[in-house]
Amino acid sequence: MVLAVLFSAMTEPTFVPLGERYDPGIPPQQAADQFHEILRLRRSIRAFSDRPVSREAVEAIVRCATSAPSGANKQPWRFVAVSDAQTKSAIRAAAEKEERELYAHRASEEWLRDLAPLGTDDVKEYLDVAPWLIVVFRMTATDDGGKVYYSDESVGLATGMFLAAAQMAGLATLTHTPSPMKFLAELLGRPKHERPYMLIPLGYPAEDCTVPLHALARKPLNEVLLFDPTTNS
Ligand code: IYR
Repeated sequence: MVLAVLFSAMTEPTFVPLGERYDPGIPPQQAADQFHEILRLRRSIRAFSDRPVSREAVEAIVRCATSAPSGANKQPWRFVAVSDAQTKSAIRAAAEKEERELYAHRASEEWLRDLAPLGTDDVKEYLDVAPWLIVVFRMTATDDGGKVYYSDESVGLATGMFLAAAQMAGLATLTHTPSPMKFLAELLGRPKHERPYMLIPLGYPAEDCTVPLHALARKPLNEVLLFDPTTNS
């Protein structure tokens, strides 16, 4: 009886052949190197041009992001794309209010010291200037009230793929997390089961865009990659 109830809601899996598969036609190391030649040029920028970016470009980039894996394939993300000047300006005002608090009171001495080489402050002009603000929301439940799994990891993966896709598209991004970000849900009229995850300005860099030297350094591979660390060879 109990089993019958348990199984009644189960869907039998259906399997299909793997089918079409991407083959770069060159050895994996070479293909990854080519990808790296593009990815290594990605920078978080804070000076955007107001040069327009088409809605179709946003759609194509978000389509890439949604190819990410997710817990039980629940795809617990929502991308809200804002181009309206008034809405961007409202987001800027609310974000700057939080950032002023952060820089003046909330951030620890150590945090401020870690941020110092980036030269960031509470003025976020790019929130007005970038043609698009993409607000990524993490869903805490499906739209019909069902459970989601590993939503943090899933949305993180989709966001990473968004950044990579924007880079492939020749556009620049910033991963901006004004904290707390609740105001984004309110300003954008999102329901309770959508939590702001990241605010990503998307566009072209300003002509005179500079980036902090500090952010260019990448840890050497031997620091981030260990091969078989428990074997002797
Ligand atoms: N959100 C603030 C502070 C900030 C925090 C981290 I961690 C950064 O890597 C960069 C900035 C701001 O955007 O200025």
